Amino acid sequence: MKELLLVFFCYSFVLGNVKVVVAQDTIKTSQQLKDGETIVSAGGNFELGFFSPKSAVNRYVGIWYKKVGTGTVVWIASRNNPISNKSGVLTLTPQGNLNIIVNLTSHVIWSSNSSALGKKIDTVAQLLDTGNFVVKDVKDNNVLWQSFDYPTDTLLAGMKFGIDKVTGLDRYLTSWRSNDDPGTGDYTYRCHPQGFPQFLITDGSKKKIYRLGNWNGFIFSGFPREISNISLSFVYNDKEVYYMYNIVHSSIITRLVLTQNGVAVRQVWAEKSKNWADFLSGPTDLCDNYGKCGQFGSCNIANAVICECLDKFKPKSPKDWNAGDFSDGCVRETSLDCENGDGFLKYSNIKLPDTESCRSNESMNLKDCEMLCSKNCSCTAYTTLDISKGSGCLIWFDELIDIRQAPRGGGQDIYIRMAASELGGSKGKTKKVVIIVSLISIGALVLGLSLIIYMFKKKKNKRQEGRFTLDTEQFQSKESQQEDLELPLIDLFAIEKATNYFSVNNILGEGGFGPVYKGIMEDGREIAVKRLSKTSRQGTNEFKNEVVCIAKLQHRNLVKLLGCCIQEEEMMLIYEYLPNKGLDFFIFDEKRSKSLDWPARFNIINGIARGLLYLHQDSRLRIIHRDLKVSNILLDKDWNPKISDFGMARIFGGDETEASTRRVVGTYGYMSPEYQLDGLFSVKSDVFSFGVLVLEIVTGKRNRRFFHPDHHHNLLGHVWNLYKEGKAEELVDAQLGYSRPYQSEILRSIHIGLLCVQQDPEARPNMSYVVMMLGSDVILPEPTQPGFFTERNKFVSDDSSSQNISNTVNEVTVTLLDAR
Ligand SMILES: *[C@@H]1O[C@H](CO)[C@@H](O)[C@H](O)[C@H]1NC(C)=O
Ligand SMILES: *[C@@H]1O[C@H](CO)[C@@H](O)[C@H](O)[C@H]1NC(C)=O
Ligand SMILES: *[C@@H]1O[C@H](CO)[C@@H](O)[C@H](O)[C@H]1NC(C)=O
Ligand SMILES: *[C@@H]1O[C@H](CO)[C@@H](O)[C@H](O)[C@H]1NC(C)=O
Ligand SMILES: *[C@@H]1O[C@H](CO)[C@@H](O)[C@H](O)[C@H]1NC(C)=O
Ligand SMILES: CC(=O)N[C@H]1CO[C@H](CO)[C@@H](O)[C@@H]1O
Repeated sequence: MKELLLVFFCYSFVLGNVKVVVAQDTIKTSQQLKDGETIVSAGGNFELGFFSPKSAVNRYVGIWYKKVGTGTVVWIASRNNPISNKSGVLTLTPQGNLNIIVNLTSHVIWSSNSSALGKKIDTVAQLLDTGNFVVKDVKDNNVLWQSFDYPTDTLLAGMKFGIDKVTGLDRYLTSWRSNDDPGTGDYTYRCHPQGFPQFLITDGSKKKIYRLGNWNGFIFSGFPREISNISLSFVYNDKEVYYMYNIVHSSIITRLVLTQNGVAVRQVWAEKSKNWADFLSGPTDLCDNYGKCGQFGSCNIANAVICECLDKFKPKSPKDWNAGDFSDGCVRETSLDCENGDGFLKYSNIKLPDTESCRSNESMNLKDCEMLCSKNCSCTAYTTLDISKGSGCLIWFDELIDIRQAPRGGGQDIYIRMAASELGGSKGKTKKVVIIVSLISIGALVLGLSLIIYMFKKKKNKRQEGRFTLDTEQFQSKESQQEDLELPLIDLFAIEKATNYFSVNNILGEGGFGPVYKGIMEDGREIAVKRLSKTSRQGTNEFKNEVVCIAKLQHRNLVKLLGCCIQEEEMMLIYEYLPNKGLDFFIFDEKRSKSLDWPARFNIINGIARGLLYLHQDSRLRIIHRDLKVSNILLDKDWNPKISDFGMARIFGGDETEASTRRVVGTYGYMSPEYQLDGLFSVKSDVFSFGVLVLEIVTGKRNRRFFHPDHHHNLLGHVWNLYKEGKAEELVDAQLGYSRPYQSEILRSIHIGLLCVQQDPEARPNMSYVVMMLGSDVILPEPTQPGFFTERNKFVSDDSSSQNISNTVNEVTVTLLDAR
């Protein structure tokens, strides 16, 4: 028998007396694996031992890739019980238990509990080349316990993902808490066996976030077929229900991981770039947000307005629906009348709806299926269960939800119950149906008109119980957009208590129009309170502006407004609290910028881009932020960026693409030339500011007050010169110097930054193109000269050209009156 190999890290070869031993992949009874020692699977694919994630000191027992992936961890034994020092030991007890103990005392930190048999048998623990760590009976090779049954956040090839109905074992993925903490996080990706089994990602409150469509014998409905060299299988019988993937040719290395943000990502190892490439992910786009378009709504990512009602259905709450809130979904245009014989209408190329209410039968054909469904008045829809065999029956007993037009051909047909009158076309009924339909549309027109008149009459400032309604007309005269905004009204007393009566100790900073306080509500929620200073008249407008702009916006990269408070001369906005301060706090500080490595910075750049894209075109309003800058980017606990401060933002009406103003507000260094000089603003002026942001994030330097001994250019000019000379890599923040593997991503970001700050607004890309360029390998156009690349400009020569400048703050929003 081989001895347990002790793999000392660097110094193993310095010890002259270490024998050359073949890598050991087993731990035998009563052997110990100390912290610092590892075992390696026979083919060298995986390694097991103690490790610390990233910058943490805590020690965990885990399995990681050995050949590739620079130690990417795939499994952890004791994710919620770390050891704070290196005195941990992994042992295999004579009963067949794997135990982690500390400092050789008998205190057990974690146990595999694999000695269910209770008697002493000869066991061995072995790390297999699949990444599975098994405890088995030496005599008959029976597996007593295996790590594949207790996944953490990673699904490897050959792992069963689902439920063993006999033993009750439920194998599912749970996200890490953070990069430094592999403890059980908020997100779970799990098989839900109710109805017809499906796989769902849920968040901390068990809310459904994403649904992988049901298995249809060929693929998961609506999801494109996976990579060609991976085979998928789905097993569903009395004993078990699970999904598993296997690698067909051992040519690729791949894993499925549930990220800390609740996204399931299929990664493939790219040998060339020595990196994990994200191949597919779910959720992929807005249409993947669970139930985005409500009941009987269908999501189509290719449309300008992504939600639409299925044919023969109409919005349940037209007002909300038109305002971009699709959650109420759709209702039938004609009610069902089961007694008088409903029929079914076919809808094609969709991702099948949530199957929680479903029943299935493998042996029926589609005709029997229709019969079965039509006999039961509560059956709402049916379809073929297994499209690879063209057989089986799947029927729904509830409202249909989470439907999308399937991209890339992953969709299928479904037959939805419909009132007989809606089924045109057959048995010479056509004429009648057309007449009914036109009568209905005239009726709808009349109804619509009276609704408009009604709403017009109702349209008055109102203050309801617990709600604050704001008539935007008073201060949106140019946009002339009449809109009622409803925002939770939070009681002054609750805020006073939360902020310790606006204690100076709670001040987080100075916002656009007054101080910002941290508070803790009675329910434990952390909030940030923006308080309008009583003397600020200008602030009143900004306050209202901010409410109007942000009240109905919801995006993970925008700071979230929770409510407001208007009481006793106080005006306050209440936001979610973000613990990590502004990006400027980190990026421009030599020490703190170390905590932002390149992947973190790239994530921030991407997040800002997505947030801005949402403002410019994905929300139902078109919003120009006008004051995008590093200090207006806040970071949440996972370092995701959130755009804040909408005090200067402007809403654009329908076709409006550019506007001009005599009151130029913004921040030097971020304002585009056409805006600062001529007062012209458009989405392209935001794109300019975004470009400046990108270059500042990459270089760790401010655009404004950039100093270089050789020239008087600002950062843009400096970057432009080096870029032209082909020396762009010299720009990279010294703190990122080690980030060799990311070189191409960094250079690409610089390139995109330069495209955004081009002098000519027309030449700058729009944000959807920016997001695409950041996320793919498309060839980038050559940038032309940036705007404002020398600091010596008559308008920027001196801060004192405007009011309210404080010397202690580096970047303040300024107002240039009569800029033209
Ligand atoms: C190591 O940490 C564990 C808990 O993580 C503790 O029980 C043990 O006493 C520590 N040992 C030493 C030597 O500090
Ligand atoms: C082993 O059993 C103990 C006691 O029942 C339990 O607390 C622990 O969570 C179990 N360990 C695992 C890995 O299931
Ligand atoms: C998949 O397998 C085929 C051989 O069937 C091979 O030519 C191809 O390169 C493989 N694809 C990947 C991504 O490894
Ligand atoms: C499925 O349908 C067939 C034929 O109608 C029937 O004999 C069988 O009992 C059904 N199976 C289940 C599980 O309901
Ligand atoms: C219709 O189906 C539902 C759900 O399976 C069931 O509870 C109900 O009894 C059925 N009704 C009839 C009339 O078969
Ligand atoms: C029983 C045992 O090994 N105890 C050790 C625990 O760790 C301390 C500090 O490393 C040692 O001094 C003890 O000998």
